[in-house]
Amino acid sequence: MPANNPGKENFKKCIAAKGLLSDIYDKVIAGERITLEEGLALYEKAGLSFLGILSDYKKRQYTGDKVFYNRNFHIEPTNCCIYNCRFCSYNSKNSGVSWDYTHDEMVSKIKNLGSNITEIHIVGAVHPSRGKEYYGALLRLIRAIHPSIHLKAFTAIELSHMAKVGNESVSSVLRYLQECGLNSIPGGGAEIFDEKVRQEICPEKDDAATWLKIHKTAHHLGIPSNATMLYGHIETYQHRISHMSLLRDLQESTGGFNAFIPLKFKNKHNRMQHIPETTLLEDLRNFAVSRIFLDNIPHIKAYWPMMGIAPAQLSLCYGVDDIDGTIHDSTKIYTLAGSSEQQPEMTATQLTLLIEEAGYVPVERDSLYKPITG
Ligand code: V47
Repeated sequence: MPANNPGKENFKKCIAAKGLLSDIYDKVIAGERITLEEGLALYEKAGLSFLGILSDYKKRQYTGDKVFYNRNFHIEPTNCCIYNCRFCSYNSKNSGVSWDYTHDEMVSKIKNLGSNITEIHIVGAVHPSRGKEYYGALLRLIRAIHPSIHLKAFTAIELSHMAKVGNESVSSVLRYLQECGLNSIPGGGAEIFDEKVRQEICPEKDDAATWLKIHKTAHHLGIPSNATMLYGHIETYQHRISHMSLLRDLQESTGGFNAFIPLKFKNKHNRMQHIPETTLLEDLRNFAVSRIFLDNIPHIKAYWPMMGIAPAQLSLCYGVDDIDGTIHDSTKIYTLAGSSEQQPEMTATQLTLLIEEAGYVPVERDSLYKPITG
């Protein structure tokens, strides 16, 4: 050990430099909430090592040395979409492939899932004519085969469209789907909440206020959800912080968000392919700032099929405590957008080993983050 061992004060001087960053360090260590300006300063001024240490500190306050994974299966019922978001590589207009599974086809996909699968994640596209009855019947069919599996299904955008098709409120659609077996809703469709950016990248999609209202409604009905942020395209750091601030405010009133999932923009086969993808360092900064800023959302998830296995493993040192699940090669959103993981499937053993190698303790979880033992 060097003669003058750099203690906490010296560390602050060395790494946090001066002024604002040092104050942010003190606030985070003291468990105080940081402001939007401070969040912005982290993006703009903080070094990666500083962000790593502070976000890992924050992560350990929530989950200690645990990192979660689950055994899940993704189904994407259709890619026929009434919208054509500029970043989307998945819909039939951009991908050159089209599918629209019948109930029977979907049942055959989920019929023989291993008994260890605890969650089915269902997200597709905004199909022109399908309403809540179609999706409700699908949930009932799945529920009949897997009575205790957790059904996490339909983004706020899909739910909004079901309400429009049925000329009813989202609340009544959600109550109906709950009766059919819906347990929680995924975080997709949030993109970036700033309206100008939204107009550029997904002009036809519901606005941010609608997305937030649908999640609020779900939370009031006892349906938990996740939240995403699509980053690394034309948005600024200010837009990212404003996005997270809206989520932080909603979480303050409902407490219904389980996890925040930053989604890195992938630029293959879509109408934004001229935009270069973010670097790994930028992705790590983004995870770290998310963990520090979103002090009331318990989990930060790195979705490995989107970002790749090795980057997802590294993100565990930057505030991430959830690495999603086994997936079973059943998702196309990111394979079509050019992800390095062209056959996204990992075994629980592979997930466990990669968490251990990063220095954390793997914990298999259910969809509400309760550990699964035995
Ligand atoms: O909303 C689409 C994103 C989302 C691209 O809740 C793209 O557990 C990057 O929300 N580059 C859907 N991103 C996926 C999603 C999700 C995934 C995993 C887990 C959970 C969860 C939710 O995918 C869309 C959009 O933001 N997306 N195209 C693209 N080219």
